[in-house]
Amino acid sequence: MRLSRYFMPILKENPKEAEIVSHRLMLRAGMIRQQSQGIYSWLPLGKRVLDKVNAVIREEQNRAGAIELSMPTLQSAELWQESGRYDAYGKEMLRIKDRQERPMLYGPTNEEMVTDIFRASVKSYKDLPLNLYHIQLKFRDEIRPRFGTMRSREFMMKDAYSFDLTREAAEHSYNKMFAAYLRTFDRLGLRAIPMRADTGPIGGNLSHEFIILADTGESEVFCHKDFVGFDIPGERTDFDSVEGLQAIFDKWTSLYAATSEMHDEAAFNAIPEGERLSARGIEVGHIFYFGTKYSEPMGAKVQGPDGKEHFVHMGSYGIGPTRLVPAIIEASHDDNGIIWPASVAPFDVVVINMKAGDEACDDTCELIYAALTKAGKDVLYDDTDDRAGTKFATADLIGVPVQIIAGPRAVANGEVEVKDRKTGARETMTIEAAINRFVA
Ligand code: 5CA
Repeated sequence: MRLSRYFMPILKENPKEAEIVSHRLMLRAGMIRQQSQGIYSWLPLGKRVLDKVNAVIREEQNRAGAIELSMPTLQSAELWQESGRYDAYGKEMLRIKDRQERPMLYGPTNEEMVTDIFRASVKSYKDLPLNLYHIQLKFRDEIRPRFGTMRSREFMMKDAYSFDLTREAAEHSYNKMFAAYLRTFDRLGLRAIPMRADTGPIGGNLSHEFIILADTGESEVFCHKDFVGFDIPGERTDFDSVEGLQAIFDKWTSLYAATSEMHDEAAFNAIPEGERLSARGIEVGHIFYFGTKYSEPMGAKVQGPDGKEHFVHMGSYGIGPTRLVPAIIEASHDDNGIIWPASVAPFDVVVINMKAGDEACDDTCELIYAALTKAGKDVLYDDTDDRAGTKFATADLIGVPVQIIAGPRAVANGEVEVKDRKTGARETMTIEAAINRFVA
């Protein structure tokens, strides 16, 4: 992508409305724009990051055996009347009428709709276990939308829904998502700690929130320090192994961890003082087991091996991609801007032409741009005629992990400078070596 032809509306000044660093940096880097309260457009740079976050989520959902589909944002009120949640959900639900005066709503979550899909076609235990997910916009008319896309009214959610014959089988499904979440957040460069959580309007009595520690987090959390060093389940994790996944779950729930709603002061105080961690956190995921709460009122049942009909045991599993993007920034930035982990960086590398219009600089940059693009890298080429200082500031602000800097003096020697955004380390090397670093 040539910066001269891209759309990346950088702000020079700090936006006044932004209270936390991630919101400030997302606005300054031209990633998002507020359209009305708590409703955002994702501008091209932001969209790239969001897509990469979703790609990681999708890979790990698929690895754990979940199957992707796509459900609509608008739902009929009838389904919600069946489950009894239409009245119970309250003011957070945006209610709409169509031209026939039929009550509709903008989905805040999809338990009812997915249960409807399930009951229409699954009739036998032989089709279980089943886990269906989508990545879709939701709407919740939050009282206090704030911090940009961290708590917005329209937001994106990856929501998965599992169906099993028995509670034991449903626990295995729960554990699959539990392990998939540990892997997902780790790949996004985050350390997320599963904590016992309140189930709120989703219901059920087994639930974990995945919390990343950050001073600007909205939740108050209490946990054992050792979580910070726990191993993440590897790529070869066998998601079909009941014992293997139970062992991961048991390990990750063996120590105290709870949000303020579930906090047990006495249990926390039983931890030796030096091992306690009391901090603020951002909830990036939330998983629930709620048994037959929806399958019973909505009549979602299958024939079991005993020939009888059984209401299916369900769970639901949410991750907030539009919250994860600012959460990653909260965890990874410095005074100059964002520092993206490679897995979600909008571009792999930015090529900075220090003297656009200079034949040698132009030729060198074009050569590098073409070679890296051909190698399948996402390359941003700053071919603008901005001052060098502006170019450096922009590159640092948008947080691309590697910068290749081509200035007249180095280029005259057949060289460029390669800068690591995170460490700030700069290295001069031949043009060929700079290319090979990515192509090899
Ligand atoms: N049906 C269940 C799981 S699929 C559910 O709705 N869970 S939830 O309410 O906990 O939301 C799941 C995730 O969505 C949260 O962990 C959070 O990451 C994200 N999320 C929820 N509300 C918002 C919001 N207002 N803005 C941004 N992200 C949100």
